[in-house]
Amino acid sequence: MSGVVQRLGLRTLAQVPPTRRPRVDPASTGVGILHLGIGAFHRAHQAEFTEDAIAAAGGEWGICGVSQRSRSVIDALAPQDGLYTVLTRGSRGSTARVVGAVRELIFAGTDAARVVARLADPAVRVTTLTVTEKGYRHDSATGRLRRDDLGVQADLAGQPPQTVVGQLVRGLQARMAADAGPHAVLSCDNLAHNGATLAGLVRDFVDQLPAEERRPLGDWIDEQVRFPSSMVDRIVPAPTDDDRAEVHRLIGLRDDGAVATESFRQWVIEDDFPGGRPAWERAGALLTGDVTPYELIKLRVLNAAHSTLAYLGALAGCATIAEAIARDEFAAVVHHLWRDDAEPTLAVPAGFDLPAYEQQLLDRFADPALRHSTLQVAMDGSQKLPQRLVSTIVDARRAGRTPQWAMFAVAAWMRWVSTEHTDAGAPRKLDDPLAPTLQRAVAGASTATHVVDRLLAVRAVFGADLAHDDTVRASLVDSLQRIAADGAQTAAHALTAEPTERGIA
Ligand code: CS2
Repeated sequence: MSGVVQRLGLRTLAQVPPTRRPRVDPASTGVGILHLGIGAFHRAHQAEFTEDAIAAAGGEWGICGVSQRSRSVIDALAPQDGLYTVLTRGSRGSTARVVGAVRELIFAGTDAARVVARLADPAVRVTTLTVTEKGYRHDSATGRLRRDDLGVQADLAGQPPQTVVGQLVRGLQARMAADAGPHAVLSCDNLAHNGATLAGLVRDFVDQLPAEERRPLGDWIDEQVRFPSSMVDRIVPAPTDDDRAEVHRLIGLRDDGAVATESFRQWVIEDDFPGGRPAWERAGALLTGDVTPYELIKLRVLNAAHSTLAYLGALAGCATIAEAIARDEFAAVVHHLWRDDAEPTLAVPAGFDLPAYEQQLLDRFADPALRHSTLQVAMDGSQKLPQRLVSTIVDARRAGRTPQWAMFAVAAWMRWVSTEHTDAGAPRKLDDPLAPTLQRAVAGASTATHVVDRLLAVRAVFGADLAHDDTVRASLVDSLQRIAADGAQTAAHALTAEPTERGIA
């Protein structure tokens, strides 16, 4: 035996134990989907659902995956012919499954023209997106495309498109010219009304084009293109060397594209695909007329709790979400956040068991096998807070309530943004596309009141109204003072021990 470790790929696939091989024949699956943002989440979620749908009902729905900013995922997957393993961690150990649905790879950084060409291909009838919140280059308070964004400006000037919206518009323009037929663009990111939001951004971009291009393209998009919404759910931590080593043991081959995840997976999709779609319902997805209630539940319950645990946990020195939820004080904050603040703002679909969903979430958060880092979730807070926590606060205030738990969570974010150290004195790094703005805002702020006022004035996060709400300001100042003085855990303890005695009405 030679000591050379063999790598996963079409040539070596026969060496993988049969039950762990793809459920479709990768070599004979044609491309029907363009996917923008082929990170770990897509590989562990939509790609797996799509392979199951093809296995159940057929169809040429292989995926052409596009990496927007980093070559590394292409470098991992291209030598493996697009194959990679999903390692599912469960209470009874891990299972490995090689997925073969990704059939082509493009690095948009150097090959944007190929992305455009794929969108103009009649065989490609669906584009899906997981580009994270910041990939939309929008102002979350107004929902509009950020015209001050340099990437948007370059794309509007006709450079090979580097922004997601630029790629979509240039691709749809080429599709119109090629008369390649109708198309659906399906956002799979954690934004409220993600389909309508994306449709609005595409329209904003088209509106900036010269008149002779704007009119025909706008009309064609209105007639031929749909932007269904969807809610996606699966916890997928950034893959680690341990995950790759475990995959190596399970499939007998080296796999640089492996991803690890939980066994839970959910996908609710608005059923509006004029050019057809994979039979995702055969893979367990819910196809429905209205995704909104599911989106809002997911954002304001799951993601809101995640962000809350991330900031409180990271401040208190918890490396993972599992460590954070194991602290009674933080679990109690999450409990109140759900019951007192988020739930009254939600319209729960008939048959949806919210208490069971929440119980299941607590178990998912507590899963020690996942090692989901608080820093990963804490990243990009300026892009996440609006739909996770601020929207709950705005709705609650309109209804005359004081959502102190959601405000406590926002105060934890404010602490995270305004301190340079965790409670235990470790340096913290602010990883956020608005970091310069946020750091400028809090520079020299000497009191909690200053910090709160300056951050509340960042409209891209808080909109226009909250800064004028004295109850909101007072509650944030009080919480921020407590977190700064006593640390996140003691502050949470005090708040959860005496929630009614704080005198904030
Ligand atoms: C997390 C999400 O990183 C984050 O901000 O809240 O990625 C979360 O794990 C997924 O939405 C779960 O479906």
